[in-house]
Amino acid sequence: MKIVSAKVIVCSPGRNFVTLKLETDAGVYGLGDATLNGREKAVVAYLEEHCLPALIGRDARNIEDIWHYFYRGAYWRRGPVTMTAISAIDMALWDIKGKALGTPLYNLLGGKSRERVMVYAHATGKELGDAVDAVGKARDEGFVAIRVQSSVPGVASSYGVPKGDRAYEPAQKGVAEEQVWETAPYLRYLPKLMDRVRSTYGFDFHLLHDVHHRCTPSQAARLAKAMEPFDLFWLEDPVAGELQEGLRMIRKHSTTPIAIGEVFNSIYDYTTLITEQLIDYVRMPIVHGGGITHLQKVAALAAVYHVQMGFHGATDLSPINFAASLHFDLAVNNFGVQEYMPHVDPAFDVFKVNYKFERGYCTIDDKPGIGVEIDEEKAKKYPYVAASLPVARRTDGTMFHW
Ligand code: KDG
Ligand code: MG
Repeated sequence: MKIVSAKVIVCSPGRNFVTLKLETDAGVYGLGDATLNGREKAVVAYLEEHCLPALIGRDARNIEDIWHYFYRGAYWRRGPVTMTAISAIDMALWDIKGKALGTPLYNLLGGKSRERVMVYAHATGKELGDAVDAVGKARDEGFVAIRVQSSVPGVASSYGVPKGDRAYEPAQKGVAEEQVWETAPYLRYLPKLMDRVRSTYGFDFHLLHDVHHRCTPSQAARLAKAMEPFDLFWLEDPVAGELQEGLRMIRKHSTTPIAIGEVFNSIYDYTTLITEQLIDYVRMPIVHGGGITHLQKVAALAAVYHVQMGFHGATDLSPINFAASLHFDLAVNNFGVQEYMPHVDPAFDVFKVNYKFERGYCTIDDKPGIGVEIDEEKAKKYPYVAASLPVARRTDGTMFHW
């Protein structure tokens, strides 16, 4: 089954998405997500200039070999751009395999380990009361796992809080917006927020929070310890991802579960963290972490150490990635939770999806392959819009982690 054509489709139905379409001489085609928020065109160029010419003529059935061709075959390997490109190729190949065999992806990954996938909602507020109310709303919608974020009093801009009444979308048109952040007031504020959430609604639901890389190791250790009375499902990205040693300090002081790695892109980012049992959840998504082929290896390593999967699932990952994640979540034994941030309506004008949300869980139907389709004509109605993620500075102007 030879790959006869490969094209990259860039569209912006509400936000930018990059999609790879591979066609075979058997008439079967596959789709893969190649979206890297704010760096979309870099992945497009890497695919078009360096990967796709070498893909034409290869046997689409040999997914493992093709993966290694693009990973080992690139002397300059790893990194988000390269790994996102490989992920897109890999997803499209698994989609082709499923379609060719007439079976959904989860069957190729070992079949269902569960019938539905627990997802967590985003509950966000411009102030403490709003955030607490947002948790109540998510509970009313049936969510059993809820991430809470809110603005921090006295801090100009906080991660995860939308502007106006729009849905949260951090990438903004043009060059990066400069935001102002300070960690000390946040450290004082977060326990108050969590205390209000737990004293209002009790403990019979999973509560999560994303620090978004904004603590030093000792601040993170203090925060994780302060979170213990609130029984978090996880504290996400307490330190910047590249500072792996920072996780040791957190572990010395607290048993609050830690999730990390939405910015990681290879198993080598995780080997120390998993084998030294410094984390509880893997966040690296299929779209940035080398695709299904590579994530299977990460999940297998994680399983040995009782670490669970908790895929990143923000709106800047396309519906193709979300569907692929649900297949994976259904299949692996060591599944923890899946992030769920619904896309805005125009995205569903372009992408026809096969999953649905119901009372705290997502299910996926049994269409072959990944099962999401793209309407290429509709995609043309939504041309690419250059956009960037914000950057953060401290109040004195020092550049900081966003
Ligand atoms: O593009 C950046 C977003 O994907 C990220 O900020 C979202 O941290 C995030 C999350 O946990 O969803
Ligand atoms: Mg995050």
